[in-house]
Amino acid sequence: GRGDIPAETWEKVKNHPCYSEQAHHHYARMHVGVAPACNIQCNYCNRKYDCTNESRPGVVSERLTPEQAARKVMAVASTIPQLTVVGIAGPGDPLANPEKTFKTFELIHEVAPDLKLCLSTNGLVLPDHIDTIKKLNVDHVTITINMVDPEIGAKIYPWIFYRHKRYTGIQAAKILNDRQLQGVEMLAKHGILCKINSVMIPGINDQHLIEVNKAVKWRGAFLHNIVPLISSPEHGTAFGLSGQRGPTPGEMKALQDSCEGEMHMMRHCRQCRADAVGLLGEDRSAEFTTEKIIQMD
Ligand code: CLF
Ligand code: SF4
Repeated sequence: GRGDIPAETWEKVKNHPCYSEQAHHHYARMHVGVAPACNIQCNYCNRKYDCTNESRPGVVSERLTPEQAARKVMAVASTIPQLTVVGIAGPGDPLANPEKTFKTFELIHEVAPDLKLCLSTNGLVLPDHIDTIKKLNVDHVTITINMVDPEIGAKIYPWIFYRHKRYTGIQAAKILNDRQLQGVEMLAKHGILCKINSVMIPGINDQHLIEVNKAVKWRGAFLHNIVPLISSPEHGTAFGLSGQRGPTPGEMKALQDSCEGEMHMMRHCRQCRADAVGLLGEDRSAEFTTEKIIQMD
């Protein structure tokens, strides 16, 4: 229910299928896959598919131009009246492709000003873009934060590429984490709703995610979404190849329960693809393929 959520926040939450458990039965979201590049490497990523920030291995996702993305939004909006949110969540990191990502948001706002804009990022360059995000009326930003301890981070991220330089190991994880937490604080300060996604990796960061939960809560994050590592050799992730397992549903629930009370926990995430369309749990992306969108030219 609405609980203790302030009125202004409730306005942003009530129609968003990810931010409100109730809304996800009634409202749809779509992603437009306009962002191919990434500026970090996660051991669980499979670049052949979508950003595992928000994705399940599936078919190779589309790469749309901003113009094609806007056209796709129009096509989906006229077919699925429950559409309330358009997100950019990959296939790489949206903020590693800032021109494409921001141009897309601009065009969508022109053609469909009522749709809410949503952005999902690893957070490395988020602090550099807060003003633009605010200016473009993006009300919802998700940061994937898997650690607040660089020693743990070094096991998850082999490298980052930051300000024209490659960093590895603990140094890379420290920069990434500083930037992510700074991003959370800046979003809160600007009144942009911030959701944290964390990938639960047994034996690496499982118990540590309780620390992450506390760190993001006091910096002003609104919602925490812990998702299970999807790891298997056939999906080709470094973790999958090393035999790293994902958590069991029981382990997931126990961790979510330990975090509950600190802040709102999201428990209905469907780990969408970067080109997902429809209600959560229903994937209608096949109806709106790049081919079909291009044919609308
Ligand atoms: Fe997309 Fe993410 Fe916005 Fe939702 S998905 S960018 S916040 S509109 Fe939602 Fe999908 Fe889970 Fe993401 S169910 S993977 S949390
Ligand atoms: Fe892959 Fe996303 Fe991590 Fe980049 S941030 S390496 S695209 S999972």
